[in-house]
Amino acid sequence: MKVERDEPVAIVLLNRPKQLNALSGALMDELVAALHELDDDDRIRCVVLGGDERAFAAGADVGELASATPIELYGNRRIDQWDAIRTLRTPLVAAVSGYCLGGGCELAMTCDIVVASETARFGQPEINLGLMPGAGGTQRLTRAIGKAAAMDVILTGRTLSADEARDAGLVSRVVAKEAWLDEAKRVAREIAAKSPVAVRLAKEAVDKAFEAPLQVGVEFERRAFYLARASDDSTEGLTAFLEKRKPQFGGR
Ligand code: CO8
Repeated sequence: MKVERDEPVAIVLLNRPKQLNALSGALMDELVAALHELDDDDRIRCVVLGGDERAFAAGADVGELASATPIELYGNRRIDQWDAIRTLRTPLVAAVSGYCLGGGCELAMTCDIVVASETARFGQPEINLGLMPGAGGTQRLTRAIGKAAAMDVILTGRTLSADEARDAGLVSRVVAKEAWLDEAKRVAREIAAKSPVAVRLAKEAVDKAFEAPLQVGVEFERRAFYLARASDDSTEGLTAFLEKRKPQFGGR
């Protein structure tokens, strides 16, 4: 795995190109540790997570899945690594080029924004292995693209092109194949220039929409709004607007 710091943004790239970035236990351990370290660093305000041009990630490591017993899989808590990524406060932008399958698609869905190259292919092909998604795919894909499309993808194992994924709601931007990483970095820099307090609260509030009934989410949003207004950054943002100048957000 490669971690590059270009403050206030960090870029984390999966680096098992010969295995199409298959997510071995070791790679997931490394990834989660790196993401938590970046999350604890106030100088980093947004993280880009990518693979390489050929693959974001072609899924969990099939060799490891085949050799572990179900009880070992349960005991080594491998799947919990995907959940650990959801607890991060720093926004994550997935930069997806090429294959984004199985656990790879589930990893992209734990990110906050997905930027896709026109070459990207999204899918949950576990059904072809006599399996089913196990790291959130049946839940997050269904919430992202709806029941009919999720059933189609998960039960047939077919993949979605980048345009199909954008039209279905899984991806927010599709870019030319050479721009997959640059566009994600550009989006990350744009987010990193905002108030980090407001960004984190807004991210938490949007996530609530996936987890709570509407009224609970709306109430959460209201409290988060008051909290955002309590920040120095909101005073700076409102004042700068009235004074017709650019705001300087200090993260307080
Ligand atoms: N795991 C391990 N190795 C892989 C994986 C993978 N998921 N995907 C590709 N590779 C390896 C291939 O074995 C091959 O290695 P080698 O050169 O040594 O033979 C190399 O990467 C290149 O792959 P291909 O030669 O197959 O390349 P193609 O361009 O012909 O095909 C595909 C690309 C279509 C992506 C094909 O490789 C493929 O179908 N891969 C498997 C995709 C898949 O089924 N993914 C789902 C895996 S299961 C899963 O993700 C469950 C997650 C649940 C959580 C589990 C927590 C432990």
